[in-house]
Amino acid sequence: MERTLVLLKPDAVQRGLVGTILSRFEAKGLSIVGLKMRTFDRSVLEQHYEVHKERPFYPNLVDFMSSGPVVAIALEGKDAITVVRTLVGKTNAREAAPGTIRGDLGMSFSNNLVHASDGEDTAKFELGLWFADAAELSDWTPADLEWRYSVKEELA
Ligand code: FUP
Repeated sequence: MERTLVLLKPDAVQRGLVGTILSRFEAKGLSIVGLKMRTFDRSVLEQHYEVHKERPFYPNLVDFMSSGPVVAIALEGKDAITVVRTLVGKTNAREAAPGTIRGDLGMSFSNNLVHASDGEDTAKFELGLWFADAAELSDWTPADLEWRYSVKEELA
């Protein structure tokens, strides 16, 4: 099992799409192991987007992400990082494929509804940043786990 960090950005909250987006992750078969909503300090966003620090869009990005409530979610599942990135779609929502969250629900490059960790190291760093207190993450096993994954398929 793998864990990944998802952020529902201020545009997702303002547009009333939190439930819609969350339900798509749940319907896929990913488990929510952490969930919280608040307007986060710039310092968290600055650390989160540290990799983009020298890019021209960085100040606007930090302004946008700290402008209102964000929903931080930790998701768990097999290959969760890749599965979630595929569900989310291309960065520019206008180019994102139909069927993806950005492709179905967005029209913007910067207001693209969702952030998702893009690799193992990033997921580890971002989960530690957004869920620094391990008590905010729940270890639990879905009752239907054996129906979400086929043991036979995994052993094939
Ligand atoms: P993604 O991994 O798809 O979330 O995208 P990136 O990490 O490359 O970029 C982070 C965010 O910066 C994007 F969601 C949108 C924003 N961005 C811009 O506004 N302009 C750019 O040229 C690149 C990214």
